[in-house]
Amino acid sequence: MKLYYSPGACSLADHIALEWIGKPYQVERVSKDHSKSPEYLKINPAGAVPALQDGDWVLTQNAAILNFLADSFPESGLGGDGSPKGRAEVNKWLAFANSDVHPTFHPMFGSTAYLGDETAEKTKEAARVKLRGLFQRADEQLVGKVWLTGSRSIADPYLYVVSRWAKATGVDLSGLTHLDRFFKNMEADAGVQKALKDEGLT
Ligand SMILES: N[C@@H](CCC(=O)N[C@@H](CS)C(=O)NCC(=O)O)C(=O)O
Repeated sequence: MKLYYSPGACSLADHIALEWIGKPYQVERVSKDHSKSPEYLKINPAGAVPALQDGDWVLTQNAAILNFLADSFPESGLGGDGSPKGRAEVNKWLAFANSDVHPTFHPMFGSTAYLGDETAEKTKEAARVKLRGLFQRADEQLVGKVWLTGSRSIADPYLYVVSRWAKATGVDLSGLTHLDRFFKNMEADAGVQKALKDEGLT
């Protein structure tokens, strides 16, 4: 399998999951310019990462990729406890990270410039307020838990990635002690450290 990634992007979640799975895989870094090249658009017509290639088959959309990894390597336990409810909990928190938190960062990454807010400061500030509320929910979920759903899953690296973005973009995470503990545990994890190192982030 080969993961197409950009350093620190949402593809870092897949990179960490691949490390946790522990089977051989390859990575290919996709630069901003290359992501819009005809060659890469054949891999992902959205010009985005992640994309996962398995033989001549390519899968895009992060939630699909993470679920595919969990299903391909059930022994990793990354898809939950094996029960339908356990899997649904994992997908609920994966959707939270991928569909609620991730898009709220768009103003910070310049993708709402079409709104005509020249400095984008108002839009960014509104996003920071909304993000504080979302991270508060994750913090509440982590009360008494090491992992989002009780056991390590594909949702955890996604929460870690968006938490990194929050720190980098000035989202107020003060007082979110459970989230802070989760973040520090992730940073201390050998698989997370390997993925960060491979992406040139340490
Ligand atoms: N819905 C897609 C979104 C992927 C996405 O937003 N990727 C970002 C990096 S985190 C990207 O490559 N953006 C570049 C672009 O869209 O031009 C998914 O979940 O995979």
